[in-house]
Amino acid sequence: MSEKKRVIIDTDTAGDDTIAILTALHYFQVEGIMITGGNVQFDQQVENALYTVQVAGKSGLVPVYKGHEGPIMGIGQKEHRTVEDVHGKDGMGDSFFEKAIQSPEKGHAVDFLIEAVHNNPGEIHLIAIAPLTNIAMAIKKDPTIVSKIPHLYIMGGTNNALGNITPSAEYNFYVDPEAAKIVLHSGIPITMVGWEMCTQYSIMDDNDHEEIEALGTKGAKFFKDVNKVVMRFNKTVHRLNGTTHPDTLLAAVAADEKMMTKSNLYHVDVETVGELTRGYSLVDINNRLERTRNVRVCEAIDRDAFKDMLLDVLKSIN
Ligand SMILES: [Ca+2]
Repeated sequence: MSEKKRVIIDTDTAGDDTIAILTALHYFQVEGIMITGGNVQFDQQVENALYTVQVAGKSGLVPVYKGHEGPIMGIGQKEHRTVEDVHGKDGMGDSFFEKAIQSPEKGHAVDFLIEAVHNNPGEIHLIAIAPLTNIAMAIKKDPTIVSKIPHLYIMGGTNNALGNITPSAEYNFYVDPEAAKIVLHSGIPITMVGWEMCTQYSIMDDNDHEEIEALGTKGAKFFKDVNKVVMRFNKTVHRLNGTTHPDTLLAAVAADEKMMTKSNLYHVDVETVGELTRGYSLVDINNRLERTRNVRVCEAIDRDAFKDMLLDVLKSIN
């Protein structure tokens, strides 16, 4: 029996999602991967997840399930905003990798999640690195899963900080704010790592990339390939001097909570109707609304420990 914590990952696999998946595969018993609509074309994301599992040498060992292709308010329509400009046409830095050996499972991600949680009550932690559509729909379909999920780690939102897809919103919350609202108020214990944690603690600059490349492993080469486009994008659009790793940061925090050097329980909500602020995450740090403190918000991270963990993961993949 493995001693590792058991998790299910929900991802819109492109760019940093891949490195987060590699991190999770390294530190957890990953029961399955669910794909939700987000970063790039849906089937490409499925393929990217399958290929990432293959890079980790785990083809056939980790099932990949297709979930909802679009946000709750637009199910059946593929009209949410994808971000090929950030991650490349294939979501993998325009690497156009070969087709993965493994195929996706036949069942729907939401049914997989519900069944896995019921079969293993209190055992399955969730790592959410995408719009929260699948998890919200699972909660709507079967609310009895809520009390059986010990913890949900979310990369999403911001804590009173600049967004990335608009000035007011982070991408995952922006794409499906209705889903984010359902999940945040579900009652599942939540830890949130917002976009501002990513810009403060996860940036890998040119020196870091040289250090990673020097590892000389298959993992290091994969990291370099998938980050090619985002490096250029960040420098020109976000004025950030390096690549950003929000999803990997979240996976790292889930793997080792001590990496979070500061966090607090706050009331967190999401704006669904704002003219300029749809997807904005409200974090009531001064408790002005006097509402339930529903989310543990990560406020500082040990950056050196994060980088060490990232290098350990990439070193291990050969
Ligand atoms: Ca993601």
